[in-house]
Amino acid sequence: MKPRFEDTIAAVATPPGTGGVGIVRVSGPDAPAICRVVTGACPPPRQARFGAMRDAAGETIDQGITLYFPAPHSFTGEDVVELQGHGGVVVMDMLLGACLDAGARPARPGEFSERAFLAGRMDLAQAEALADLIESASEHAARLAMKSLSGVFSERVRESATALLDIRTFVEAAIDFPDEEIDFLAESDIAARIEVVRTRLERTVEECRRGAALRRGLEVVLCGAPNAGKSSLLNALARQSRAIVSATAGTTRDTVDAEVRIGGVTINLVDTAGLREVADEVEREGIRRARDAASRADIVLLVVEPGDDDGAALARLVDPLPAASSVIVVHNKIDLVDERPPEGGAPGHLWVSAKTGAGIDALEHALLERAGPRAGTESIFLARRRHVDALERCLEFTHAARMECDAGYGELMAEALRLAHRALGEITGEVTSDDLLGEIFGSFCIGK
Ligand SMILES: Nc1nc2c(ncn2[C@@H]2O[C@H](COP(=O)(O)OP(=O)(O)OP(=O)(O)O)[C@@H](O)[C@H]2O)c(=O)[nH]1
Ligand SMILES: [Mg+2]
Repeated sequence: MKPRFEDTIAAVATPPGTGGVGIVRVSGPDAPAICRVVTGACPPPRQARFGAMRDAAGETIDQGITLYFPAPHSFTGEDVVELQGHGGVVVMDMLLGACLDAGARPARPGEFSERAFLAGRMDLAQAEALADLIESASEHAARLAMKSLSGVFSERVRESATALLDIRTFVEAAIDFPDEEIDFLAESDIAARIEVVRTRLERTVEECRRGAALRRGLEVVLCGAPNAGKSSLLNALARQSRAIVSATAGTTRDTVDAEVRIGGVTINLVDTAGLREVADEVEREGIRRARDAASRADIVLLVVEPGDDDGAALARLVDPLPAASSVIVVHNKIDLVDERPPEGGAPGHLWVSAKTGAGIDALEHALLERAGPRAGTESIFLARRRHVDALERCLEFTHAARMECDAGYGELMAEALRLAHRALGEITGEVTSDDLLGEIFGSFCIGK
């Protein structure tokens, strides 16, 4: 088989700093030849060989173990050589230098993973999971990353993709034979089949949202009318005075961030300018930023004062508002009134006082409930924003397909289904642009 890449790349695969062992990884068609130049011989496949490692002048740099993994049974699918020396910054640098002198070029960040992906050794979601595994900040996150790396998440996405493909095949066949006696689309159970896929996708999106929050922390944005007590609430949750509080409406202009940890989950709280129609230029910009933050949030806390109309009017000001499931209406200042929550509470509504701290525990609990690790976390995926976006787009297109199906527009339905199918392909990397690949692998570290 002809190698996909002509050039051979090399990088230090172990973290910078000192350690017992440091590894230089070399991948590409010249890896065995480079190994022979640096160590005098290339060991038999997958067998450790001990010996000296030398620079271009023949001076011994270090001595250690060499391993050779011939294509295609290696991480990248190419010929790979690993030089294991002593883990010191200077030694590793010299060893890498020797490999470069022998004909390798320095690897770009993530280039080993990128080659593994292009060689079909893993799909895109798995490559990302690998980066997440290495970077995971908690044991929990690591376990979830490992799950994605082993392909469970990709498998789930592919199941939906296959189901969509089946539907597409059927629909396109029906369009190709318009003269058929039977009206395929009307008689078939296409609408029901689309709904089955949608239900499954919705569950996956939900599991990904939780996972995405675990991976990078949950983004919680406080929105509401001026003076509702958003800044006070941020301070109460952060247990420190981060944002300025005053009785003057329109105090907060810029967004204010505070990072808090609740039950092992990192939560980025964002306080925003009070939403109202009339405002000076600075405040208008503040409101624009507030809306912007709300549209990107995992959870919006819609802060309302006693007597407000449950935030319905406000909700119109925050546009586009994220999915209904991620909004919590927080009735603040309950210390001022006798307003009692309805018997048994109301879903999506909480009653608190930023001043006395009443109800703050329940609010924290509600945030965790929507994000954190809890019983049944086995079913969540440590997904990335990119995956959630693609899944959501797929859901939109399948919804459109459903509408066209009901309206009897076969061609339009076929197109919507094609776009839905494509969105899923972006997750595993079956359809990707070079730009996207560059962006994804560029965020990896060198040597990976
Ligand atoms: N009694 C009482 N007063 C509160 C409570 N929360 C906030 N306040 C008061 O309400 C006023 C406004 O509070 P802020 O936290 O500045 O309100 P905000 O929503 O950030 O206001 P803007 O930044 O202007 O949009 C201040 O005088 C606070 O002391 C509460 O739970 N109870
Ligand atoms: Mg404020």
